[in-house]
Amino acid sequence: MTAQAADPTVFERIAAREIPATIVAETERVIAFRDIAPQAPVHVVVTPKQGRYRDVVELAAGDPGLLAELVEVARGVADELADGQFRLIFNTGAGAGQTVFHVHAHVLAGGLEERTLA
Ligand code: DGP
Repeated sequence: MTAQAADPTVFERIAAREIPATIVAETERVIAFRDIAPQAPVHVVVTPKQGRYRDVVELAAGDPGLLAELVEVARGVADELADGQFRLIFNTGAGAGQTVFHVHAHVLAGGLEERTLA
């Protein structure tokens, strides 16, 4: 099933301004907003405004240009809100912690020096 055929996800509803969020960056196709449950001093979700991609694997196969745009927005967010150094995390699949099945990246920055990947 595609995201377009299903009910819109919470992120598509944020992009449509149906649900409020603290938006920190935006392009024609991509939006970035503060995560509601931050895991780091800077924790921003970057996601396409529309589309049918559930996760980064589908996005990379279906629209690599949009994936590149998403990464570029993430870089800009990290430049603006941190020191340009950041983690970019794509949870992929429920077993990996994905809860919103509309592709998105987590930009995490600040206070991560002591943390390992685990
Ligand atoms: P994931 O677990 O990778 O699917 O990430 C989903 C993230 O989305 C999670 O960190 C919490 C965040 N989130 C869920 N609902 C909302 C919301 O309504 N507003 C905002 N700003 N973030 C949300």
